[in-house]
Amino acid sequence: MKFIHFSDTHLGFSDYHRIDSETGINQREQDFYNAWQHIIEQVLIIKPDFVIHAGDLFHTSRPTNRAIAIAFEGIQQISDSGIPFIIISGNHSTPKIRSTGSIFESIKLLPNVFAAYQSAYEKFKIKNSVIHCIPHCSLTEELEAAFKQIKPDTKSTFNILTTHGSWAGEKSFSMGEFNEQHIQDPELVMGFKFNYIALGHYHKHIEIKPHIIYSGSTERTSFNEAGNPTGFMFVDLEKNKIEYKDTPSRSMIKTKPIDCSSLSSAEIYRELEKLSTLEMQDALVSVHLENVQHDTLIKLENREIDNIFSQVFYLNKTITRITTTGKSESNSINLGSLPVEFERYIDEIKEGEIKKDKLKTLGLEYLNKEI
Ligand SMILES: [Mn+2]
Repeated sequence: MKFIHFSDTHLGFSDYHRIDSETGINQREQDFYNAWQHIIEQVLIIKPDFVIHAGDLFHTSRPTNRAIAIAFEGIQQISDSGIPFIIISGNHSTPKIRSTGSIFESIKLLPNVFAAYQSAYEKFKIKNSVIHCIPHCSLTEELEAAFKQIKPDTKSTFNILTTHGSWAGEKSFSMGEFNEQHIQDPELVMGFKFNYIALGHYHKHIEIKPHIIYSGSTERTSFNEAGNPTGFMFVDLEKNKIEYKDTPSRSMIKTKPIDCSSLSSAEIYRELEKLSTLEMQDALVSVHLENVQHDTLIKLENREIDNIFSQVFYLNKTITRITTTGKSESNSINLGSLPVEFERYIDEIKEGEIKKDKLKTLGLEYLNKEI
């Protein structure tokens, strides 16, 4: 019994204002579609007995027509080749209001597609396996009721569970999202060992136990996920083979913070040049400048820094400074923000024309006020 487990494809996610020259759509959105299509191709090559998608097919519960079309195209290819496709809804693809209806109502109309999306337990039997499904539940009571309904099928050779949420244990597998659900280890509660538990939600591939696995996401939705691999699980229960397969995605690199407390702007540029590598070609890159002196910050130029990393797809800069009172600030500063531009402007004005210090204090007070 061979199957593929993948998750968190977040179709429809988009970010940054870059357009794919071939398709004319947002490049990050296209990256997520490419990751999805790559896995569909792998499914058609590997020809497993079934496929499990453990939630967050779409980034939102009301996906765009394009995201829907791309999802359908992929699922239909699997469906047409006669491979059963089991899918549960995750927190991102579950509508907050039930009356909205669900896109899964349409998806499940395709032959060989089995979707669990109604905040309730469902099970599907495929050959000698039973796949117990617990989708994202809107209420904690629904989640508890769903887990209580699981009855292992002793007549089937394999009992597999798939669910979407943060696994409760020594470590937290939280994504820090307000509506995520917390999953108590059902094996401890039931006193029964599943052959495999296919988890979705946590975007990093993690093996909790050899048979309890987060496949992780297929692309990365934020710099918190820099360094995470992207891929899917290939499982052969007869041969006791459980493998993680890497899949291509846009590289995301978070560099080590630079302590700028004793550096001038020219020295900061030099340090940044050392970090800039060819490996960063078309990557999402995040650099962090720590403890920048106040006077240095005013001299730092966005354009200079962007030029140092001209090979990257997107450069994220987080900058913290030492304030005039000598404390380091925890909030990140945007070099192009109005307060920084204002300070730059005031500093350029000749002394004597106006009371610079007073104007600066007053101006910054207004600009930093939350409106
Ligand atoms: Mn997710």
